[in-house]
Amino acid sequence: MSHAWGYAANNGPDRWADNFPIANGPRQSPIDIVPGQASYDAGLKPLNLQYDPSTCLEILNNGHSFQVTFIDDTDSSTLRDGPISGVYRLKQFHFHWGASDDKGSEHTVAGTKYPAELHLVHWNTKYPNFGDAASKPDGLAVVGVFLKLLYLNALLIDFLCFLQGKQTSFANFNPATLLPGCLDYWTYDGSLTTPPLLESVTWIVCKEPISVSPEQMAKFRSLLFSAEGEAECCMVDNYRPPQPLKGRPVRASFQ
Ligand code: SG5
Ligand code: ZN
Repeated sequence: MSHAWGYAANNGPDRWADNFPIANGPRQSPIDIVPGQASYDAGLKPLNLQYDPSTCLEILNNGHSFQVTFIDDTDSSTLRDGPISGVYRLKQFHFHWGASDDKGSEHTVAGTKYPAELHLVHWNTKYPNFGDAASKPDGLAVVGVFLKLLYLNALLIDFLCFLQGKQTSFANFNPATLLPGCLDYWTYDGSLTTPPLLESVTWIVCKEPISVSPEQMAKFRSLLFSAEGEAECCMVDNYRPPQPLKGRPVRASFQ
């Protein structure tokens, strides 16, 4: 049963509760963010992101999925402040995207879906490692950034070339270059958006999207076709739809 879950009809988000009952838990993610119902909290600090490009360890593309991991044995690449206390270390980042422009993001804003969403995953260093932190209520902090179809994003060019196998080295990649200019955010208590769906994530969703061109979105989607003969497990429409809020407050760092 290990990795039987997926995004198809027979193993997709509607079936996850079969093996992971927490799928119906009290603080599941993603959610629909309704800006008018989020409360401005003047006590929320600005995000303090300090990323050291030399900690970028590897970007793996096996043709149908990828991950970008970081060396996390020191406080070199960290997230502080914002809604969290203490020091959280960057573990990895990844994206979710759709097969077409009208879907792909996990969070939605007043029902609006973006074509993709970037997730930067951090873990709380009050725990010994990522694995331990991932099951604690304050164990993880994920920064979510929407991708909006607009103009070509020069900062994504190298990254997409790499994913397509057209570039072999990816030294010194600074994920801060992927963040929007304005770091205003919404925050709420939630979960991982994939099994095991652990309710350990402080979500920090940036209000401002970053830009991506139609051609760049096509490159994300072409990853699906890069592994010949693999009909299953494609990385497209790899998003979970919004889950019930169940009374949780959503706070905004901005008015
Ligand atoms: C994606 O989202 C990531 C997971 C991540 C979950 O499924 O997968 C990829 O990007 C393809 C490898 O990352 C990994 O599995 C890499 C170790 O899972 C985690 O970060 C916890 C194990 C869920 O993360 S999310 O809630 O931010 N979407
Ligand atoms: Zn994710």
